[in-house]
Amino acid sequence: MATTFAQQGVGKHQGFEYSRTGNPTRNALEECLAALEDAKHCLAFSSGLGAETTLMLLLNPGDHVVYMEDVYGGTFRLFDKVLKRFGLTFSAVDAADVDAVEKSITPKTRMVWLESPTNPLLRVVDIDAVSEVAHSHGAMVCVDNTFATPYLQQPLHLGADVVVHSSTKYIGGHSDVVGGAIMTSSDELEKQLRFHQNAVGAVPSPFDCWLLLRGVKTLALRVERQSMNAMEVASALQGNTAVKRVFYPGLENHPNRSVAARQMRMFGGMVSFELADEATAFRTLERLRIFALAESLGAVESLAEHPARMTHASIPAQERQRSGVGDGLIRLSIGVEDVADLIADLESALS
Ligand code: P1T
Repeated sequence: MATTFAQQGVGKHQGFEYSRTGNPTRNALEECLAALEDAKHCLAFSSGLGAETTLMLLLNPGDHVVYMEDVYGGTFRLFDKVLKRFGLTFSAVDAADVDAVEKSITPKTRMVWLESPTNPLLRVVDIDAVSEVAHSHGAMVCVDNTFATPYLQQPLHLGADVVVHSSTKYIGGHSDVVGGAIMTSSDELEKQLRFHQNAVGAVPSPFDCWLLLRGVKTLALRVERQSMNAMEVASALQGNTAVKRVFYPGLENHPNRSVAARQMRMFGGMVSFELADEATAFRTLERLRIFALAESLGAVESLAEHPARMTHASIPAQERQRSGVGDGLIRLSIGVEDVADLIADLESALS
């Protein structure tokens, strides 16, 4: 928990000076998370958005970013409401369409920002194909791998340059710590990021690092169970007449199922579905008894939420509708409970 470390003489220390710059528990977490993504380096942050902000500060005014149109609402807010003020420009594209990515790249494009599967519509991007296009135009590729987890998908093996996580989610796994991480195998990027991690200061506490190290030990067990549960929940929802549409990359009718099967070990623990309208969605959410109505995801307990009014409320209604996040949409984070109980809870609320 130490914030500072006694030095033997001025400039003579044993590897640690001050805990914003470096801390042994944070080092242990960074080594562990780097190994999970098979990355050479990892840098830990105090939240997913702290990681994202630090990463974006590598860019300069005038630089252009192409990003997947369906991203976490807070990522959109960071780009649209904060970073635009500092002279960065952004284009939202459907990155599941590789040609659309290529068309939106300009001579000023420095970064292509992906999420796969996306939050909340579980769209899947061919990371390999997009990386090839981005690199041919000199842009780096960053993948927010929060939904997939390093257990299901390793973007650095698919051509990405940088991986970002909200470790608040599956990495922590127990809804008790907020954190973020960046992984890369580039020494040059690591050098710049390490400078900015210290200069900007969005660092995690040693206790939070310890909690993450404890939580991540069961990542594989949790994610396997969550993925198996999610597959069954998605199939059950598909058979329910109150449900207009189910979004899950493991379903046969998902448009990018084959890409997901190629780049992911299983299809993950997130499922979204669409009901007739907002009032029906609200009523259903209020009637769930095992699923807690709450933001966030990736923990052992199942959660349900309304993206349009909760996690994605910062996206203007028109943009939300355009990318397909409707008022009848419900997002589920499937936990490790008995799947029959989860399905019964959903069916009872829907009926
Ligand atoms: O909440 P924080 O640790 O700062 O992470 C932000 C973040 C980044 N990327 C993705 C894909 C995310 O889903 C999030 C946070 N998301 C939620 C809180 C949510 O309920 O969707």
